[in-house]
Amino acid sequence: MTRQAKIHRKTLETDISLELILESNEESNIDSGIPFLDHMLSHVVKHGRLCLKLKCTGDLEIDGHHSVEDIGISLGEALKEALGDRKGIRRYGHFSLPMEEALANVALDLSNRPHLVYHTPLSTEKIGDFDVELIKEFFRALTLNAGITLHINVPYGENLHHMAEGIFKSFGHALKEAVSIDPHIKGVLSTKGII
Ligand SMILES: [Mn+2]
Repeated sequence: MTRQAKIHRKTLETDISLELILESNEESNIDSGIPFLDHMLSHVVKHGRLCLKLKCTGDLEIDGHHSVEDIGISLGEALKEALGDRKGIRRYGHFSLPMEEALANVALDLSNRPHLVYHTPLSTEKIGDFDVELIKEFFRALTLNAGITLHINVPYGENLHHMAEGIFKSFGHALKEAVSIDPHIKGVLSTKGII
């Protein structure tokens, strides 16, 4: 069964059309309006084996904040819908990804309990004209709307691009593991019987 979702979300700040397919090698098409975010999302889909079709028209004349946050919300909503009842999924995923001098550790639980832990040396710098602090905003919005417990740790690194890219790639790998189906799991992986 193909696990997928389509979201259309329009506000006075952004207009987003998004289609997500889990465990898919179908070609993605990502146009967030922000080239750096496109680059980061392309790593998530490649390493997460996802298909993402995204078109965002946002108020970039202000800055990237609304677009980045709203794409996080929409991607989170799509992930939640695509996961459905979460039966048979491995639920947990973790990955430690080296990117030259930087290390990005991501651990996640598709728990339906939103919680973001974000410990990185990244703060208010810019990569090109991209505000690095928006990376946290993106994952906060995604976590909240997808129902994920997500821990992102970058214990060390120097180059901003490497640290950012490491986070997104590592997230892709951890997500791929967590959404994958384990045929030995009957129902949901919880003693509560629901996640
Ligand atoms: Mn790069």
